[in-house]
Amino acid sequence: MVELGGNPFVPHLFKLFDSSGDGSLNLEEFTRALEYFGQLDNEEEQYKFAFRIYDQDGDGFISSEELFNVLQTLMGAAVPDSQLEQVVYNTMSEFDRDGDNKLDMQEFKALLSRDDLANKFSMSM
Ligand SMILES: [Ca+2]
Ligand SMILES: [Ca+2]
Repeated sequence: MVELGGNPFVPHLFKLFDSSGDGSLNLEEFTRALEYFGQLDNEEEQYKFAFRIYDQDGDGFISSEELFNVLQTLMGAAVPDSQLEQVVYNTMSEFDRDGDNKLDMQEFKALLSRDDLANKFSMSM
């Protein structure tokens, strides 16, 4: 079986694969998630996969709202909204290089490549 203990991000990711929305993954959903991860054999694919998770409306940009929504899903009730808003604000100020208040793929990569975030956002299992 897959060891989930070492990566706090992974169990939350599973929520995103919970297509029936019942709060748990059934075997089919779990298998689909694993198959998906199994295909991510290089960094570029992992970036794209992560980007798709955040870019909920699929327009090719991650807006502040989308960033907030995903963080809320990932952190659950553990972190108050006001704190999440601060994280979103800080992230946007630092990584939105062209100032359109959205993260494109390049800006998102810079975010993911930052050393102290590498573990938090790691896609590896
Ligand atoms: Ca979007
Ligand atoms: Ca931007």
